[in-house]
Amino acid sequence: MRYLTAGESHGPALTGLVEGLPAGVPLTEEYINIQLARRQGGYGRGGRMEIEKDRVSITSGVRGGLSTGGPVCLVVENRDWANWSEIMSPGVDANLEEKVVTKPRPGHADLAGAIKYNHRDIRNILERASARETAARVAACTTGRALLEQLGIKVTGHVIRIGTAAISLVGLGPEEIKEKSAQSALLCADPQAEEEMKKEIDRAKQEGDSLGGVFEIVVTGLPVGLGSHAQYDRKLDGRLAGAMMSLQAIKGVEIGLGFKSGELKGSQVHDELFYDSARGFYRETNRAGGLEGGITNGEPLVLRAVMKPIPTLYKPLKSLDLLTKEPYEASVERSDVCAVPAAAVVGEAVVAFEIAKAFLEKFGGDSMVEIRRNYDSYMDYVEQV
Ligand code: EPS
Repeated sequence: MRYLTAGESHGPALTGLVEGLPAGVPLTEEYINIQLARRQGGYGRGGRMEIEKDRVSITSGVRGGLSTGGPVCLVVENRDWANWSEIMSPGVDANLEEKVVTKPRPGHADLAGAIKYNHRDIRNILERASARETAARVAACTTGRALLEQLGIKVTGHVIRIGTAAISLVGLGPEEIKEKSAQSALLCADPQAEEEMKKEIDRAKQEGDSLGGVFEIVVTGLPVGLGSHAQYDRKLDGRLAGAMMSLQAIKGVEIGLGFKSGELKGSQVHDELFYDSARGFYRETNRAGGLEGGITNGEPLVLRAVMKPIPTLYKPLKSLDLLTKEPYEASVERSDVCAVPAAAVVGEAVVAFEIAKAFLEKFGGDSMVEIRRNYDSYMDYVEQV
């Protein structure tokens, strides 16, 4: 299973194309729209989210609420297109003068992209580099979530830090995290930390600045044995980190104890093994975050990603003009102050897709009936180990 996206931030639409989704996965526009709406939320979002009300159209690969096995094409129209149709027109009559961007924003794809692709108008880069693309990613990857849901695998994301404000709750289970964070404008399970985060966002906004943060993704219901130790590109931790790092503004990913492992001794890092006849093999801790040797070990998967502050600042940083090389302040495009909650929703989606892919590699089949048969037979074997 794989996916591609297409579309510009102010083009007519964003498109996701999913290839290899097996037949018989329940999938509806409403199901995907729930995730698209979650992606649009969050305290600290900019004006664009007031214009858009992202809704998907499924234009292929699903019939009567079930996937057919054919490619699934997903289209999310941009309402803002009405304001940009002349500027973004693919035709030779496009108005290419009105919204020219020549002052790159430090930290964005602007300068490197313009040099690489030989553009004199940075708009040709920023339109595609924009995190608006993640609307298509959420639409496409939610097909993977739909597949996992059939198998009792759940993916939950929540925000654990924005700027210097971080949650202090420990030991919450995934269900509690989901319930509490769903009530929060910042997808944060700790109401006290949420207040602090909001204050930080307000301050950054006043100062014309932006803020990043950290989100965590927890996956439950996984069997032991997804991914493989045998080859670098089959290791599931590598694939998950790659998927997360491919999201706009993500600068680091950790699994389980992550970077903290570097400070601790082996005895404080590794999860000891136990067995009892009712539970089978088990661990009393999950410091590995559900992955050992690139293979799921049956414990919940725990990943965290850090998002840098958005590069568009209303109080712009020093830059220069691409054409004249004169020093100028970077150009200001409309933007969000903070989009970490949205990134957490996108993170859930891409993690779900990667796991669905690994699931199909192990239990592969062309229909849900076949996959379930393969899965049940493997789980019977695991129980007898
Ligand atoms: C976004 C849409 C964009 C930005 C934001 C995310 O729309 P516009 O540029 O029209 O405001 O608000 O993207 C960025 C900040 C960025 O730097 O890429 C969205 O739909 O999430």
